[in-house]
Amino acid sequence: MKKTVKTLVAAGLMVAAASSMFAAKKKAPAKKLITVGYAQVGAESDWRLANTTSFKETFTEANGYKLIFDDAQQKQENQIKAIRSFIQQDVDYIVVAPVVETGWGTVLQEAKAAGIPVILSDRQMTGVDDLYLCWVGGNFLQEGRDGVKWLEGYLKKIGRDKDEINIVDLQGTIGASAQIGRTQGIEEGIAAHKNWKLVAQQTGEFTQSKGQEVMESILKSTPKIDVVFAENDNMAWGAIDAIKAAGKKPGKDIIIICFDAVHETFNKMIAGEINCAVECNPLHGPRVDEIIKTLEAKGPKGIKSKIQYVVEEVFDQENAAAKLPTRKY
Ligand code: GZL
Repeated sequence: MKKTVKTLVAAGLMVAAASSMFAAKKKAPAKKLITVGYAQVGAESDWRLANTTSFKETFTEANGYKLIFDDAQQKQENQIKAIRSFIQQDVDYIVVAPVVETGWGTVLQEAKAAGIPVILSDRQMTGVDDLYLCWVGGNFLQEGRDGVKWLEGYLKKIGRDKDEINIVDLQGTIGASAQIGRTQGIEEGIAAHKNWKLVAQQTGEFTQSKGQEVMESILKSTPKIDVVFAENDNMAWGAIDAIKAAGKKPGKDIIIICFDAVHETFNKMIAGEINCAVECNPLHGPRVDEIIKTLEAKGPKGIKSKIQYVVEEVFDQENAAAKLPTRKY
C-alpha cells in the first residue's frame, strides 16, 4: 500500500513539475518591434532602387523592426507630408533621405516636439543641425574631386593633357547634396586647368530620360565636346544614347565620367561606352540599423559622430571586369 502511495505521490510531483515547466515554456511576450518611418526621395535612378532595397532588406520584423516606407516621387512637399504622417503614427524613429538640402526646419521642429529622433541618410539638410541625430552617406565633394583626378590621369595617359578640353556637366537635381558636392568638385577641377573649359552645364534631374533630352540639346548647340561629367549613372546612360544618335562614339569621341557605379555601368565600362564611374555606395540600410541599435542601447551619447561617410571607390575600363563579380548593386 505504502509503495503505491509513494509511487502516486512521485508521479503527482512529476506531473506538477512538467506542467510548471510547460507554463514557463509558454511563449514569452513578443518583443516590441521598433517602428521606423522612412521618407525616401523616389525611384528616379538605379542607385535609388538599390538604396530602397537595402532599407527594405534590413528593416524587417525578423530584425526587430516595423518599416513604414514612403516614396515621395522626388517632391519635397511629399516628404514633408510623410514625416507628418510618421509623427501622427508616433513612430520610434524617422529616417529621411532629403530630396534637397533646405526647407526642413518647421517639420523637424514638429518631430522634435513629438520626441521622435530623426536620422538622415543619403543626402543632407542644412540649417537644422540641432534637429537630427546623425547622417550617413557619400562624400559628394570628394566624389567630384575623384572624377576630376581620374580625368587628369587619363588625359595624361592618352597624351591630351595639354589639349583644349571642352567639358559638359550634366547636373543632378538642383539643390540636392549629391549635385552640390559633385558640381563643386567638377567646377574646382575645371578652374584649376587653364586648358579645360566648361561649355555646357544643365540639370538632368538624375533621370535617364532627362539626361538624354538635355544631352541631345547640348550636342546640337555645342560643336566640340571632349568630356561629359554625368552626376549619376542614369543620366550618363541617357547621354550615351544621345551621343550615339548624333553619330559619335561614347567613351571614344567623348570621354564619359559618371557617379554611382551601379551594376549596369560596369557593363557599359566593359563595353567601352563609359570611361570612369565614381562609386556612391547606396547600401545605407545596415548603417542606419547599426545607428538605431546603438541609440536603443546607449541613447544619443552612443553616437560616435554626427557625419558618417560610407566607403567609396573609383572604377574605370581597366578594373571594371575584375570588380564586376563582387558588386552588390
Ligand atoms: C547620392 C544620391 C543620388 C544618386 C542618384 O547619394 O542622392 O540620388 O547619385 C540618385 O542616382 O538619384
